Amino acid sequence: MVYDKDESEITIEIGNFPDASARSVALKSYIGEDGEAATAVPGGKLHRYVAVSFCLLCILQAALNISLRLALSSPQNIDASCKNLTERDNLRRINFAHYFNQGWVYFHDSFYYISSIKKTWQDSRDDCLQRGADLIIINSKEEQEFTRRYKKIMWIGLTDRETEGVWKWVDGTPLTTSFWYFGEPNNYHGRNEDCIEIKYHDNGNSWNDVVCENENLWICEKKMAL
Ligand code: MAN
Ligand code: CA
Repeated sequence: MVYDKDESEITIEIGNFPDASARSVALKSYIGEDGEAATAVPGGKLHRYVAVSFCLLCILQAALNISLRLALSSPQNIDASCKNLTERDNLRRINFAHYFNQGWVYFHDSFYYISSIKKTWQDSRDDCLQRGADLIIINSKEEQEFTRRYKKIMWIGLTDRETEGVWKWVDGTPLTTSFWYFGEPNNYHGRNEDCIEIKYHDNGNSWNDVVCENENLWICEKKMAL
Protein backbone atom coordinates (compact mmCIF):
# COMPACT_ATOMS: atom_id res chain seq x y z
CA MET A 1 0.00 0.00 0.00
CA VAL A 2 1.36 3.45 -0.97
CA TYR A 3 0.00 6.80 0.21
CA ASP A 4 0.44 9.39 -2.52
CA LYS A 5 0.66 12.85 -0.90
CA ASP A 6 0.34 14.93 -4.04
CA GLU A 7 -2.86 13.42 -5.29
CA SER A 8 -4.32 12.83 -1.77
CA GLU A 9 -5.20 9.37 -2.81
CA ILE A 10 -4.50 5.92 -1.60
CA THR A 11 -3.07 3.69 -4.20
CA ILE A 12 -3.33 0.05 -3.37
CA GLU A 13 -1.13 -2.44 -5.09
CA ILE A 14 -2.80 -5.77 -4.74
CA GLY A 15 -0.67 -7.63 -7.18
CA ASN A 16 -0.55 -8.33 -10.89
CA PHE A 17 -3.95 -8.77 -12.39
CA PRO A 18 -4.39 -9.75 -16.04
CA ASP A 19 -7.18 -7.27 -16.69
CA ALA A 20 -9.07 -4.34 -15.19
CA SER A 21 -12.19 -6.32 -14.12
CA ALA A 22 -10.16 -8.87 -12.10
CA ARG A 23 -8.36 -5.99 -10.45
CA SER A 24 -11.66 -4.27 -9.55
CA VAL A 25 -13.08 -7.45 -7.98
CA ALA A 26 -9.97 -7.85 -5.85
CA LEU A 27 -10.07 -4.23 -4.78
CA LYS A 28 -13.78 -4.38 -3.81
CA SER A 29 -13.21 -7.41 -1.61
CA TYR A 30 -10.36 -5.55 0.07
CA ILE A 31 -12.03 -2.20 0.84
CA GLY A 32 -15.59 -3.50 1.38
CA GLU A 33 -18.53 -3.71 -1.00
CA ASP A 34 -20.09 -0.38 0.05
CA GLY A 35 -16.84 1.50 -0.29
CA GLU A 36 -16.56 2.04 3.49
CA ALA A 37 -13.15 1.59 5.04
CA ALA A 38 -13.06 -1.95 6.44
CA THR A 39 -10.44 -3.90 8.24
CA ALA A 40 -8.71 -6.67 6.40
CA VAL A 41 -9.82 -9.24 9.02
CA PRO A 42 -12.67 -11.47 7.78
CA GLY A 43 -15.86 -10.93 9.86
CA GLY A 44 -14.38 -7.77 11.42
CA LYS A 45 -17.66 -5.93 11.34
CA LEU A 46 -19.42 -8.64 13.26
CA HIS A 47 -16.72 -8.50 15.93
CA ARG A 48 -17.23 -4.79 16.26
CA TYR A 49 -21.01 -5.13 16.62
CA VAL A 50 -20.60 -7.78 19.31
CA ALA A 51 -18.07 -5.64 21.18
CA VAL A 52 -20.29 -2.55 21.02
CA SER A 53 -23.38 -4.47 22.16
CA PHE A 54 -21.42 -5.98 25.01
CA CYS A 55 -20.25 -2.54 26.13
CA LEU A 56 -23.82 -1.22 25.97
CA LEU A 57 -25.02 -4.15 28.08
CA CYS A 58 -22.29 -3.46 30.63
CA ILE A 59 -23.28 0.19 30.86
CA LEU A 60 -26.93 -0.79 31.26
CA GLN A 61 -26.06 -3.26 34.01
CA ALA A 62 -23.97 -0.65 35.85
CA ALA A 63 -26.80 1.89 35.60
CA LEU A 64 -29.25 -0.70 36.97
CA ASN A 65 -26.91 -1.54 39.86
CA ILE A 66 -26.48 2.09 40.82
CA SER A 67 -30.20 2.89 40.66
CA LEU A 68 -31.10 -0.21 42.70
CA ARG A 69 -28.53 0.69 45.32
CA LEU A 70 -29.82 4.24 45.49
CA ALA A 71 -33.43 3.01 45.77
CA LEU A 72 -32.66 0.50 48.54
CA SER A 73 -30.60 2.91 50.62
CA SER A 74 -33.07 5.74 50.33
CA PRO A 75 -33.48 7.75 53.55
CA GLN A 76 -36.95 6.22 54.14
CA ASN A 77 -35.53 2.70 53.95
CA ILE A 78 -32.64 3.47 56.28
CA ASP A 79 -35.10 5.09 58.69
CA ALA A 80 -37.33 2.00 58.62
CA SER A 81 -34.54 -0.49 59.28
CA CYS A 82 -33.08 1.69 62.05
CA LYS A 83 -36.51 1.89 63.65
CA ASN A 84 -36.87 -1.90 63.47
CA LEU A 85 -33.43 -2.35 64.98
CA THR A 86 -34.05 0.05 67.86
CA GLU A 87 -37.46 -1.49 68.54
CA ARG A 88 -35.93 -4.96 68.68
CA ASP A 89 -33.10 -3.64 70.80
CA ASN A 90 -35.52 -2.01 73.23
CA LEU A 91 -37.60 -5.19 73.55
CA ARG A 92 -34.41 -7.08 74.22
CA ARG A 93 -33.36 -4.61 76.89
CA ILE A 94 -36.75 -4.77 78.62
CA ASN A 95 -36.63 -8.58 78.48
CA PHE A 96 -33.12 -8.74 79.91
CA ALA A 97 -33.95 -6.26 82.67
CA HIS A 98 -37.03 -8.32 83.57
CA TYR A 99 -35.06 -11.58 83.93
CA PHE A 100 -32.19 -9.94 85.81
CA ASN A 101 -34.60 -8.31 88.26
CA GLN A 102 -36.26 -11.67 88.94
CA GLY A 103 -32.89 -13.14 89.88
CA TRP A 104 -32.19 -15.09 86.68
CA VAL A 105 -28.60 -15.70 85.65
CA TYR A 106 -27.42 -15.14 82.06
CA PHE A 107 -25.07 -17.71 80.54
CA HIS A 108 -24.34 -18.49 76.85
CA ASP A 109 -27.53 -16.99 75.34
CA SER A 110 -29.89 -18.36 78.01
CA PHE A 111 -31.30 -17.19 81.31
CA TYR A 112 -31.40 -19.65 84.23
CA TYR A 113 -33.52 -19.66 87.35
CA ILE A 114 -32.52 -21.73 90.38
CA SER A 115 -35.38 -22.40 92.77
CA SER A 116 -35.09 -21.87 96.50
CA ILE A 117 -37.81 -24.39 97.42
CA LYS A 118 -38.24 -28.08 96.62
CA LYS A 119 -40.93 -29.72 94.47
CA THR A 120 -41.59 -32.93 92.52
CA TRP A 121 -40.24 -33.10 88.96
CA GLN A 122 -43.63 -32.28 87.38
CA ASP A 123 -44.41 -29.41 89.78
CA SER A 124 -40.92 -28.03 89.16
CA ARG A 125 -41.49 -28.19 85.43
CA ASP A 126 -44.89 -26.47 85.77
CA ASP A 127 -43.22 -23.67 87.73
CA CYS A 128 -40.72 -23.14 84.91
CA LEU A 129 -43.52 -23.16 82.31
CA GLN A 130 -45.39 -20.52 84.31
CA ARG A 131 -42.26 -18.39 84.17
CA GLY A 132 -42.21 -18.65 80.37
CA ALA A 133 -39.35 -21.16 80.50
CA ASP A 134 -38.87 -24.91 80.99
CA LEU A 135 -36.57 -27.19 82.97
CA ILE A 136 -32.99 -26.90 81.75
CA ILE A 137 -31.89 -28.77 78.62
CA ILE A 138 -28.17 -29.46 78.80
CA ASN A 139 -26.59 -29.59 75.38
CA SER A 140 -22.94 -28.86 75.94
CA LYS A 141 -20.10 -29.57 78.32
CA GLU A 142 -20.06 -25.83 79.20
CA GLU A 143 -23.72 -25.89 80.18
CA GLN A 144 -23.14 -29.05 82.25
CA GLU A 145 -20.22 -27.32 84.04
CA PHE A 146 -22.44 -24.29 84.63
CA THR A 147 -25.03 -26.41 86.48
CA ARG A 148 -22.34 -27.86 88.77
CA ARG A 149 -21.29 -24.42 90.05
CA TYR A 150 -24.38 -24.28 92.27
CA LYS A 151 -23.38 -27.38 94.23
CA LYS A 152 -27.02 -28.30 94.73
CA ILE A 153 -29.14 -31.31 93.91
CA MET A 154 -31.53 -30.06 91.20
CA TRP A 155 -34.01 -31.40 88.67
CA ILE A 156 -33.12 -31.06 85.00
CA GLY A 157 -35.46 -31.39 81.99
CA LEU A 158 -34.70 -35.02 81.19
CA THR A 159 -37.03 -38.00 81.65
CA ASP A 160 -37.90 -41.49 80.32
CA ARG A 161 -41.46 -41.37 81.67
CA GLU A 162 -42.96 -41.99 78.23
CA THR A 163 -40.89 -45.04 77.28
CA GLU A 164 -38.63 -46.77 79.80
CA GLY A 165 -35.00 -46.39 78.76
CA VAL A 166 -35.69 -43.77 76.07
CA TRP A 167 -34.40 -40.50 77.48
CA LYS A 168 -35.98 -37.34 76.15
CA TRP A 169 -35.51 -33.67 76.91
CA VAL A 170 -38.57 -31.57 77.75
CA ASP A 171 -38.57 -30.10 74.20
CA GLY A 172 -38.97 -33.64 72.81
CA THR A 173 -35.39 -34.01 71.52
CA PRO A 174 -33.59 -37.28 72.24
CA LEU A 175 -30.58 -37.45 74.54
CA THR A 176 -27.30 -37.31 72.60
CA THR A 177 -24.61 -36.00 74.96
CA SER A 178 -24.99 -37.37 78.49
CA PHE A 179 -23.23 -36.85 81.83
CA TRP A 180 -24.33 -39.90 83.88
CA TYR A 181 -22.59 -40.57 87.15
CA PHE A 182 -20.82 -43.93 87.35
CA GLY A 183 -23.40 -46.74 87.45
CA GLU A 184 -26.35 -44.50 86.53
CA PRO A 185 -29.06 -44.65 85.34
CA ASN A 186 -29.91 -47.73 87.39
CA ASN A 187 -33.60 -47.76 88.44
CA TYR A 188 -32.07 -48.35 91.86
CA HIS A 189 -33.38 -51.52 93.57
CA GLY A 190 -36.05 -51.89 90.90
CA ARG A 191 -37.53 -48.47 91.63
CA ASN A 192 -39.14 -46.57 88.79
CA GLU A 193 -36.50 -43.82 88.49
CA ASP A 194 -37.73 -41.85 85.47
CA CYS A 195 -36.56 -38.30 86.27
CA ILE A 196 -33.06 -36.86 86.31
CA GLU A 197 -31.36 -34.85 88.97
CA ILE A 198 -27.88 -33.33 89.12
CA LYS A 199 -26.71 -35.14 92.24
CA TYR A 200 -22.94 -35.66 92.23
CA HIS A 201 -22.00 -32.04 91.46
CA ASP A 202 -18.38 -32.50 92.51
CA ASN A 203 -18.03 -34.82 89.52
CA GLY A 204 -18.10 -33.86 85.79
CA ASN A 205 -20.57 -36.71 85.32
CA SER A 206 -23.20 -35.74 87.85
CA TRP A 207 -26.52 -37.15 86.67
CA ASN A 208 -28.68 -39.63 88.55
CA ASP A 209 -32.10 -41.09 87.79
CA VAL A 210 -34.58 -40.92 90.68
CA VAL A 211 -38.26 -41.34 91.36
CA CYS A 212 -40.12 -38.33 89.88
CA GLU A 213 -42.15 -37.92 93.11
CA ASN A 214 -39.03 -37.00 95.09
CA GLU A 215 -38.80 -33.33 96.00
CA ASN A 216 -35.82 -31.36 94.75
CA LEU A 217 -34.66 -27.87 93.89
CA TRP A 218 -34.80 -27.28 90.14
CA ILE A 219 -33.27 -25.16 87.40
CA CYS A 220 -35.28 -23.47 84.65
CA GLU A 221 -33.86 -22.30 81.33
CA LYS A 222 -35.14 -19.57 79.03
CA LYS A 223 -33.34 -19.43 75.68
CA MET A 224 -32.89 -15.89 74.39
CA ALA A 225 -33.33 -15.28 70.66
CA LEU A 226 -30.21 -13.76 69.15
C1 MAN B 1 -29.98 -43.42 95.87
C2 MAN B 1 -30.79 -42.86 94.69
C3 MAN B 1 -30.55 -43.68 93.47
C4 MAN B 1 -29.09 -43.84 93.19
C5 MAN B 1 -28.42 -44.45 94.40
C6 MAN B 1 -26.92 -44.59 94.19
O1 MAN B 1 -30.55 -44.61 96.30
O2 MAN B 1 -30.37 -41.56 94.48
O3 MAN B 1 -31.17 -43.11 92.34
O4 MAN B 1 -28.88 -44.60 92.04
O5 MAN B 1 -28.64 -43.61 95.51
O6 MAN B 1 -26.34 -45.21 95.30
CA1 CA C 1 -30.44 -43.81 90.08
